This record gives sequence, structure tokens and C-alpha cells, in this order.
Amino acid sequence: MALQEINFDGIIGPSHNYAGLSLGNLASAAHARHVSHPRDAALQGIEKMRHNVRLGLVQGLFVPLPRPNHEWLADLGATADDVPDTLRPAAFSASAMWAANAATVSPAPDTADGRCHITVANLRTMPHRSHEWPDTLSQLRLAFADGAHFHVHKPVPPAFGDEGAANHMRLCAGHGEQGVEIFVYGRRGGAFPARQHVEASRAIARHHGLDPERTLFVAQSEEAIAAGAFHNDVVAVANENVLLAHEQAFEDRVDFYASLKRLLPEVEIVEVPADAVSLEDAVKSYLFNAQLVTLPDGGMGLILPEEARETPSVWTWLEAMVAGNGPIRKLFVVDVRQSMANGGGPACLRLRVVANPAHVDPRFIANKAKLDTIGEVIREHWPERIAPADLCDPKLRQRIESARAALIEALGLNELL
Ligand code: SUG
Repeated sequence: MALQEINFDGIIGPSHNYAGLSLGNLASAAHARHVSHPRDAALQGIEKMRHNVRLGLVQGLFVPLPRPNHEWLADLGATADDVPDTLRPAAFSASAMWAANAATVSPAPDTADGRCHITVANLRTMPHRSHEWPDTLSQLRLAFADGAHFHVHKPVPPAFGDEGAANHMRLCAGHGEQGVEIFVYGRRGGAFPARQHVEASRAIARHHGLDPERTLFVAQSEEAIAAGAFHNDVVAVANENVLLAHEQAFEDRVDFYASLKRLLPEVEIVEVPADAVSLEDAVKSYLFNAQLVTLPDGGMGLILPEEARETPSVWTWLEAMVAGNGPIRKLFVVDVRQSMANGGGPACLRLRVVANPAHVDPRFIANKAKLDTIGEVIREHWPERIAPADLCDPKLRQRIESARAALIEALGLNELL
């Protein structure tokens, strides 16, 4: 079977809450200490997966990580029964839902040994995300255990921040052909941190055995980070030969586009001008955090958050784009508002892997019946709401832990308990 795009969505965990933990992520700051709705959040995520399955796309899934993270607390000399207020929200964070930050993926046609290479992200910049990687690594090693086709790498050393696929794009003439891999890094972000270090990206490219001639390292623009684009996938998205990007996404777009055209003459660059959509509207609407996908009947579509339809400048531009003669022909809108309120749109919620689905552990591949089962578990076990003070309640903690266990048992993934 040919290589296919598989989108692995992170199932939104039962501890989903709004703690305002991510400096530079405007939505996270705006919703700090709001009441969250984990059950609705997770069902919104399942509905997005159902939507994509209905479109005929191959859908995968990852399960939530154990929260609170007892091992991380123990390393900090604390326990879940006696956790300082300053650590509690980080120990409970459901941030692993944003699977685009789980790892960087180089498909088999791009790598020296012809296997798909996957490096788990260290996420070291934000404390609440820095303890995701050990459990994410266990899950990746299970899903992609077939060593003939995959190589899963440990994270790059924490000296250099790495936030995974959210800062990586692959352009190619077709999924099965050697592509051009683009690593986008940050240098400065005004008042906000640059979360992807170029040395982390370079290390990943070496570990994955990429051809240096077909690998680009591109600086994200300082103004984009300062405007709230804390990851490149807030201002750009790529699929096969199409790049959709905001005019102000990159530090030196002229140089980047010229290199890209030289390496991949088939590339089609769709640029959104700043005078049509401001950086502010791009960040508010998450227009670029859409999933840009190749549809089974040909042509490409964008799977966008509701917020894009609600932002007039964005929707006007998108409608004009699909009416034109460009490569992106269809718009689909999904409701992921609970995730969006923490700065995670449709593309944040998925890790894209180009591989043969038959080589992946089938427990991580979704279908309609499995999504129905997961939906039932969520309806029965996920808390309906979490206010900040609830995180101190031992009964909530117990509920979060038993909810995760129920899901894992339903999926037969007991190795992850
Ligand atoms: O790392 N939000 C995440 C959002 C990640 C979005 N991912 C991509 N763009 N690919 C982050 O900033 C907020 C958690 C809180 O504040 O409770 C948070 O971690």
C-alpha cells in the first residue's frame, strides 16, 4: 500500500483546564482561571476526528497522559497530596492534547535509511509542557514499534528548545516522493519567548538522516512571535506541494521562497497579504492552524476552526481564495472552541505522519465504531467542568485518574497504564 497521510489527534484529557501557563500564547492568557469543560472539549475533539473520517481521511489517535504527573512531582520533591500551588496547574495540565507538539516526523522517502523517523519534542520552554516527553515517548514507541519502518528518537538535549511538528513543514510533489523539509525556528519574539531553537532543529535533521541539500532552516519573524504566533503553525501550513502562509510569517520570505522554488519547482505558494488579513486577525482566527489536506477525490481542502468563519477579514479572503483558480478548493469548519481557548486549533490537535497505516499499531488507528466507543467513555467519565480551585479537590483527582484508566482499558492499551 502506498504511503498515506495519517493525522493522529490527541484525545483531550479529563484534566483540561485554563491555567494561563503559556506566555506568548494570547488565548491561554485571555482565558486564565476561566472554568473549563473537559467533557465538551473531548467530545469536540472526537467530532473533529469523525468529520475527517467522513471525508475519507486516515485518522489516528493518542491517549491523554497521566495527570497529575506523579513522577514529575516526585522529581521536584512533592507529591499529589502535598503539591505547592505554584506547581499544581502544571502537574495537571492536559497540554499533551496538542499532538502537533509531540514530535517531529520525517517520512521514509526523505531519510537516509528509508524509514520514517520521529523525534519526541523536549518542550522545555514551558514548565507544564516540559514533562510531557517521557510518556509521549512511551506512546510513540508503542504506536510505531515496527522497527523495519519507523525509528523513534529520544528528545534532543534540553539546552535547545524543541516544540515538534508545529515548527516543521514538508513540501513534496507527492507523499511518496522525496520532499523538502523546512524547520522554522525563532530568534527573538519581542516580549515573548522564541520556543524553537535552531540547534534543536539541526540535531533532528541529522538524527533523521535528511539530505542537507533538501533541508531548509528558516527563521520565524520576530513580529509574528510578538503578535502571538508562538509556533510557526499559527502563521503557516503546508501539504504536498502547497504552502499557505501569512506575508509576515518569516524573517526573510524572499530568500525562503526562492530556495523552495529551486528545490521544488512544483511548489505553489499561497500567501495571505497583511493588508487583507492582519497578523492580529490571523492569530485571533487561527486561519493558518487549519489542517490542509488532500481530499480522496482530488484537490485540497482546509479544515478550519469556527473562529476563522467569525473573523470577517479572514472569511472574506478565504471565500475569494476558493472561488479562484488556486490549489485549495474547499473549506470545512469544525468547532474546537474549548481547545482554541488555550491556543490550540485543528492543526495543533494532530500529529501528521506520512506512512503506511498497516505498519502502525492498529490500536492507534481510529474508525467510526472506535470513535463511538471513545465518545461513550468520555460521556460517562470526563468531568463536566473544572474551576481553578477544583484542582485541589482529591475527588476530582481521583475522577481524572479513573477516567483515563477507563479510556485506556477500552482501547486495550493497558501497557500505558
Ligand atoms: O503550548 N497551550 C499550548 C497550545 C499549543 C498549540 N499548539 C500548536 N500551535 N501547535 C501551548 O502554548 C495552555 C495551557 C494553559 O494555559 O492552561 C497551553 O499550553
